Amino acid sequence: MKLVRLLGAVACLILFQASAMAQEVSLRLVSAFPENSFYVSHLLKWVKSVNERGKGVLQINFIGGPRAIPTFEVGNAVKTGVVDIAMSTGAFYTNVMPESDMLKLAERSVAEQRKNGAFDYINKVWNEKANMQYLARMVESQPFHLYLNKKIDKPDLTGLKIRITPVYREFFQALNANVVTTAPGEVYTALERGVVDGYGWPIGGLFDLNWQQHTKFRVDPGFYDAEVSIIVNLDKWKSLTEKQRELLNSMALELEAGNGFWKQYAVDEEKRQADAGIQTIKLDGDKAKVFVDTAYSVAWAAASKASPVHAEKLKALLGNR
Ligand code: 173
Repeated sequence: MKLVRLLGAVACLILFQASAMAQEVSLRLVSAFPENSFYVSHLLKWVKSVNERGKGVLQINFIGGPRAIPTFEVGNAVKTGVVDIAMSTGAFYTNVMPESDMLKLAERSVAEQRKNGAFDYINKVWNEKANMQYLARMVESQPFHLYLNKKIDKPDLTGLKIRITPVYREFFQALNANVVTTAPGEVYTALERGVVDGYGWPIGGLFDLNWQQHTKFRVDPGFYDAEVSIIVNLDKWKSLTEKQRELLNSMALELEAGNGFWKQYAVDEEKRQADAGIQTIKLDGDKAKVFVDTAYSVAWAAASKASPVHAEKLKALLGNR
C-alpha cells in the first residue's frame, strides 16, 4: 500500500513538472551588434534576470551575434520568425521598413515616449510593417559623432571616405563625404587598411572593437541619439500567454528604468577617448548649431520622403524642434 502511494506521488510530481515545462516558453535571441560589444554584455545581464524571474514561465536563449545572423539580416530574421527576439538598431533593418531608422531622431526619453503615445504609435507601425513587437529601448543619451583620421577645420568632408550606416547617410552626404556602408564588425579592418578616413559611431563603445588604435579625431558636437532596442517577432509575441507577455513587459520597463546609466557612460567614454589620445575637433557657436540643425533637417527630410505619413506623426511625437 505504501509503495502504491509513493508511486502515485511520484507520478503526480512528474505530471506536475511536465505541465510546468509545457508552459515554459524558450525564446531564441540574437544580437545585431558584435558579441564582444558592451551592448551585448548589458543585454546579457538583463537576460539573466529575465531567466531568473521567468523560471517555469519564459526563458531567453542567447544564440549569438552577427556570426549567427549577419547584422543587416537580423531585422528580416525577426520579421519572418527565424529568431524570436533580437537586440538591434533601426539603421540595421531599413531593408524591412524605412521607419526603423527614425528612432535615432527622438529628442524625448523612452519614458516620455511611453507617456505621450509615441511608444504605442511605434508599435502600431512596427506591428503592421515589420511584423514586430517593439519591446524596449535599452540605449539612450548616446549621441552619435563623426570620428576622423584627417583633420578638418570646418564641417566639410569633401574628398573624404566615411564609413556609415543609414544613420549618417544623408547628413554625411550633405557634408560632401563619399560614404561606404559597413556593419560594425568591419570597421576595424576598414580603418586599419585605410579604406576609410573616418566613421560614424556613438560616444561610447570605440574600445570594444579597438577602434581607438586607428582613430585620431572626434568631431564635436554629437547629433541624434543612438537607439538600441529589443524587438520581438509578432507571431511569437501573440502566441505567448498573458503571464509571459506581462513578464517581458515588466522586464522591459525595468531595463528602461536603468537607462540613466548611459549618461555617465557617455562621460566616462569621452574621458577614455581623451586618455587614449583621441583629439577633439570642436565646432563652436554658430558652426555647432548649423551642424546639428543640418543633421536633423536632412534626416527628417529623408524620412518624410521615404514615409511621409509616419514621418510626420513620429516627428510630432518624438521630436522637439
Ligand atoms: O554606426 C552604426 O553601426 C550604427 O548605426 C549604430 C546605431 C546605434 C548604436 C550604435 C551604432
